[in-house]
Amino acid sequence: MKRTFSFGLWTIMHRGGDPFGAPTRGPRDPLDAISGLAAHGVQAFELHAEDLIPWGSRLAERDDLIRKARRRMEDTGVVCVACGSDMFVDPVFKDGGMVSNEARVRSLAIERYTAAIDVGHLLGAPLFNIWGGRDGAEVDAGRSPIDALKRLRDGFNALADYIARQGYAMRLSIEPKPNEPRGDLYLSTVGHVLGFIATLDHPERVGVVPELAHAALAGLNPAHEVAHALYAGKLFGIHLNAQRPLRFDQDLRFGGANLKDGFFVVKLLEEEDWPGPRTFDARPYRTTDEQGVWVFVEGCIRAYQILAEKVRQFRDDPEVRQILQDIKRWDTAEVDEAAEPGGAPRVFPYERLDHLVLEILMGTR
Ligand code: XLS
Ligand code: MG
Repeated sequence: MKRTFSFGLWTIMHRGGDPFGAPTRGPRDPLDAISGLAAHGVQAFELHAEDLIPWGSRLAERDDLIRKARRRMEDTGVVCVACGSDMFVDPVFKDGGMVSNEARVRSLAIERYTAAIDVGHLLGAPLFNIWGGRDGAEVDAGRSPIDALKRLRDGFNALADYIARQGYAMRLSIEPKPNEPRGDLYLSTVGHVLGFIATLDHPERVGVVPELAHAALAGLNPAHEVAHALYAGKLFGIHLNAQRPLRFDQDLRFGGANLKDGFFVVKLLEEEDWPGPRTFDARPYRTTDEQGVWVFVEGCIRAYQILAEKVRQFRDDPEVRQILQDIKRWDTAEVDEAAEPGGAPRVFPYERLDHLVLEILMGTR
């Protein structure tokens, strides 16, 4: 299967600013970002509509920017695989978009999302992905979480309806995150999102986009998060990156930490033949300069390719194969005489198996 690699435009346009420090890189034009991706072997991108079209642009300006982007996409062969909105930066949504206590702000949020959905459609995006970064709380006394969920339900129903009414060939997805920038976000993990989707009018139209760093922030096993989405037939996209535990949202380059977690996520995607784009949502270090951003891009892709190769090596390793065959045999009734009760306790070769993963990852095997 040919894999598609993709990057959030916001990742390569990111200027290195953080809550404590000013940007360290100059601005990057979104069209140049698309060309740069193509030049580095990347076939696709995701974007926030506002990465291309500043909020408040007039319709004629929007159309002009879309025309230019489409031309650049045709010239480079790069496609758009998902669109979203970065409305979370706008102060008006500081207490939430869809969950705001102000009906006026909730309407504005829907307006903003529908405008971004139009942009996604015009760019040919098959997915509209929502990470509702402000849909959370620090002060639970100010809003019942049940009201928040009902408002989210109404909001997602309205957006799914809009897409259907417009006749757009676009699915909707939710990207969970447990916290940051809000103290707590309401749609916090894949499990929460799957439960929530079941309450929508058309659950079949909505899926989930897990991000590895977000699972790590929640203290969860990213491969298990992805597995739940796959199992439910709801893996509409994925955001690959890395994150060390008990920290702020680091968005490290894929491969920059947690190699084993990355390995098991890649193993799942490859073994399940998941056809979707492998999207990287990470940020170059603040110490990286404009050119170094492409080193970051190449590093993410190469990390995925190396881990995919390690998955193949794991599958073909004779000792691993033997152990996995033995494990499979326990599943049949005939060999059960070796197991408890009555027989000797089962010997689990997991120590060796786990060590073999390490040997394979370290290239010592
Ligand atoms: C933030 C999210 C964000 C989304 C796109 O933590 O990962 O970057 O993926 O809005
Ligand atoms: Mg993300």
